Amino acid sequence: MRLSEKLSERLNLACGKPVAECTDREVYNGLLALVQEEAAERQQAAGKKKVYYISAEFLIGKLLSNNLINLGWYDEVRRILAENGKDLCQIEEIEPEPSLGNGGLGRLAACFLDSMASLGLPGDGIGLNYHLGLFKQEFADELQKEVPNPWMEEQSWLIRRENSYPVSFGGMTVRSRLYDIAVTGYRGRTNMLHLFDLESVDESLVTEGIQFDKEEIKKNLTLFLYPDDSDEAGRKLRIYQQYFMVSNGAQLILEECQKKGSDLHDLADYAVIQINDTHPSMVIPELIRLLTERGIDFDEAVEIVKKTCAYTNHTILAEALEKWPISYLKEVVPQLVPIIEVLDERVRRHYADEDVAIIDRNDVVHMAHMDIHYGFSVNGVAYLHTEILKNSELKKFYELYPEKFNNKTNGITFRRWLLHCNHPLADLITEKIGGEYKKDAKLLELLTACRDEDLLKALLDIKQQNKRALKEYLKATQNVDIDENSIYDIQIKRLHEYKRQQMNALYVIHKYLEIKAGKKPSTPITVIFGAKAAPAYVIAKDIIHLILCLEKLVNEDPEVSPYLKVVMVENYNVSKAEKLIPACDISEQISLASKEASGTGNMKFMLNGAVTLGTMDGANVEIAELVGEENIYIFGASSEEVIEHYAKGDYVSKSYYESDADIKAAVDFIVGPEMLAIGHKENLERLYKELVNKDWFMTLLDFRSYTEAREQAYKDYEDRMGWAKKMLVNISKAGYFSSDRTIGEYNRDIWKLN
Ligand code: 26Q
Repeated sequence: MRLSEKLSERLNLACGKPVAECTDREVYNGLLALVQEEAAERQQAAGKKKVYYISAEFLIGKLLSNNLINLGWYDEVRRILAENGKDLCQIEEIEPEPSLGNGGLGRLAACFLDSMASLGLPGDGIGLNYHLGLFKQEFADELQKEVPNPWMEEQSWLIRRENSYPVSFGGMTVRSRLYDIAVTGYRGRTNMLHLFDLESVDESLVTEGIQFDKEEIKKNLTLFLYPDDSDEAGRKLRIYQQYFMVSNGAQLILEECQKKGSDLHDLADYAVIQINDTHPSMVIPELIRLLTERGIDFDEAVEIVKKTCAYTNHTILAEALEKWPISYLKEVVPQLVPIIEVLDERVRRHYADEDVAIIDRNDVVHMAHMDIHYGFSVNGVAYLHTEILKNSELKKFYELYPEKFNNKTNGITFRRWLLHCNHPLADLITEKIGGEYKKDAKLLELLTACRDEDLLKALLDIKQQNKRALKEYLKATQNVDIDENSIYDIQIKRLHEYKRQQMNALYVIHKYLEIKAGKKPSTPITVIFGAKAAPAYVIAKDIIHLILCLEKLVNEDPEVSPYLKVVMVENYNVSKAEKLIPACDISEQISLASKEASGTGNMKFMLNGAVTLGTMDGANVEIAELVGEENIYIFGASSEEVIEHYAKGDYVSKSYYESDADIKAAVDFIVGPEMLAIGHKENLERLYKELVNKDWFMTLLDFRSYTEAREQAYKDYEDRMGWAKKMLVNISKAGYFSSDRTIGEYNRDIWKLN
């Protein structure tokens, strides 16, 4: 029987009636069941050793289409549905997006799961099943409002398992419940994402917005991702969550390895644990505890763990490096404290330097220090990031253990970020160079050989098509009108001062003032933002307020709006990214140099034919090297200059404010009458003062060169064929950023799976 007949038959069966008679919801449920059945057939690749990727976040996005693509079913299913009067795109819309992550780190974990399965590497994810996920963002009164984001449905991708483990906290023991999501690789094997949960969790605990009783651990443990950590109860709940995750993970790992024949002395031959930032770091003392409980002596347990655990660092922002007061740990996880104390003593015995200790003089535990001393590998996530770790942030550790440090430049899965989100582009590439690039992304370079006019025109056509689709989507979802013939200039990422959405907003003001003064851009510009701010991050929320006020001011001004539009996309998430990225002309990657560990959005945009406007930060450095300076717009201070400013403490934002009339005009506008008529004085004034008096992330330092680079990009955009060539170079050089390459390197250098 042909695939299409078989599929058609199975789909009718799964739906319980002919497809043509089903509602979209019934078709969705039928497809879900069918895909799950097939995934269960595709076993994990055999092999003695397995990697366990432990992460507090897995931002997996919707799964239906991706799974259909990876199974090789997508085209057939779309055709069968069309024959029955159904539209797969519409059916996709029914699926809720699991909101199990904040941003880059969680999305990276999801790309890695896809690549491990696609490369046939045995590798499972371990995390938590947050019922309400990260909050859903709503806009009201030009402010961000947070509401719960329930995403689990009666029939879903979660498979309830029998696994259940005891987890003890100071004063109580709970029993977990395991849910799995099958991860089907591209024409590959199936791995598992293990999400632990607690059956006593009670969603009715939530009161106003996303507020809930933080003391009721049994009821709230897996309610939300990263509850607000601005108060002590929130911070302790975070420790409860982390320990629950790692204790379950460690028990599952030991059980699986023993089943495969490990006597635990040889655990490192069966398991490698990749610790995704410091959130799962307690897995180190927890494994030591469990091994000793199972009869292994302490010294040997430490040696076993040292051979099993590897740590990835995703940030150089000091405030994001987790440190816990030992008093918190004594309350939540008292059983780990004596172990951590011994680990610290051993470090202190060897190294006198206080700066490399695990428990500092103030009795605060530095999680990253524990990872570095007691793991066998430490990696950064882009070339520049790893260099900064080695030469400044973690210099003292690098001097102790140079052999542990290595770089693994991040990557993205091309299945989701090209094949799924941009069908026309994927088809065009296939037509030009064949389909092999889907397995071997470096082959995209073959495109450089076909720079004929037809290809360039086809690229521009596809971009136009995607821009039109985004225009329609924004009209339907947010009722905004944008001009499909304008330049789409997009910045989408978590809101953080170091990412400098405020600099982009200052440019919008600058442009608004120019237009008001009669200087009109020759091509209209649409500036699109998408960002969630942490609920307790006051200035980040003020920046959202600024952008929403600008959106109102600019779009409602008939003198300005034909030339400039501002859109802040509500509740930015993976599904929205899939619609925004293929439609982008200019990709804003404007973090203060040295602050963005890597960035991965930058890679997704490049792959979809956007041109980067960015600083020499994170993976932008590698993008610039690959595409060459004529195919990227680089501006701003270098990481060396920035690091020197911090060291000398000699950056004074006010001097830029006072000496540059354009800067002064843009910054003053924040608290000018036009803005105050729309927004809140308190928010706008706070932001104004922050920029003039502090500006920790040096927005005003880079503003002038940012504006110049942006104007140059807009000017170059006018030469459509010239621009299409830049698009082509970006697409053809994107192969390096496939997460298949990244995962290949993790395996070669760290995991060494057979
Ligand atoms: C820490 C302490 C208390 C509360 C929250 C946190 C916390 C939560 C989330 C700290 C960090 C995160 C997330 C970090 C993150 O997403 N980092 C990004 O990782 C990407 C993948 O490597 C990089 O591309 C980005 O550059 C980096 O910002």
